[in-house]
Amino acid sequence: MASKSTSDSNLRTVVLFGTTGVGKSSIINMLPSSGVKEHAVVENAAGGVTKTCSKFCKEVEDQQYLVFDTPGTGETEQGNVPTHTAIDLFYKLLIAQPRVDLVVLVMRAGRITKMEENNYNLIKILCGDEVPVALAVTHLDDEEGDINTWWERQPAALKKHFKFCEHACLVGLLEHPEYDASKAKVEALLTKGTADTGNGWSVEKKPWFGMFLDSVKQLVSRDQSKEKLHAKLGKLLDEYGVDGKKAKSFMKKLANMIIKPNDTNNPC
Ligand SMILES: Nc1nc2c(ncn2[C@@H]2O[C@H](COP(=O)(O)OP(=O)(O)O)[C@@H](O)[C@H]2O)c(=O)[nH]1
Ligand SMILES: [Mg+2]
Repeated sequence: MASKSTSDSNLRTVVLFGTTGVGKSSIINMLPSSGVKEHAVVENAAGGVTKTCSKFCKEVEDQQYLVFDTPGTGETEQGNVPTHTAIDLFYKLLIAQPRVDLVVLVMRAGRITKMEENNYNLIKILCGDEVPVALAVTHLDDEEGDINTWWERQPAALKKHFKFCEHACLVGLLEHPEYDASKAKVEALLTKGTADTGNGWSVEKKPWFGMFLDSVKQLVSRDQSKEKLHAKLGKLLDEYGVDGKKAKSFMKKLANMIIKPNDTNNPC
């Protein structure tokens, strides 16, 4: 759930979220900076990866934006930022903002997996239906035909689950001929996606969510079967006072995301 923000600032807040390597930081770098130009760390051969939430001041058509880059989900326990840590950082970022106007879910074309669905579900669990969610699809460099219709051309079963206020189909590679057009599309995504948000939204603090993630962190570091882990997490949610129906749906939607991705039973 989220409630209307009482923020009197005209500064709009946009948060990017998605799996590691989909192109979140590259999208941030497409947007014109207001003030000092800073670059988001883009993953490279040397292993550059976004490890914390970073804030960037951007400006599009005289509108100022605070745009947040976040660590990606999908990394294992041994990775730079394990998934439960990425979720924890995302949640803390959302609740710390006086207003959130738009969450942009970034996906990579051709690699839409269970993880992308989990990311979408997580945004909905944390923000409720109030905060608008936009889609940015990257890695459309080799797409034949009109890249702008990529999302419309996806199977109905895939699109059924996701409800986006806006979407943009992009190429985030600097040297690619589609790069300039993609920049314009990212700007339009922010402008249109935040056009009707008023003062934005305050994301509700869920007292059980932080404790749940702390417990997950302890549990996943031990070698446990998925069933055992599910049972323990279910019990925890019960102890935290999350009602049965909500806990069940929460477990179904989120637990796969934080269980070790190399677990063979994990559909991610
Ligand atoms: N081919 C291709 N590479 C991209 C595209 N967007 C980003 N990349 C590359 O994908 C890698 C991961 O990008 P990055 O922005 O760091 O992803 P993040 O982990 O989501 O922040 C980098 O090497 C980028 O240069 C794209 O549209 N096409
Ligand atoms: Mg990054």
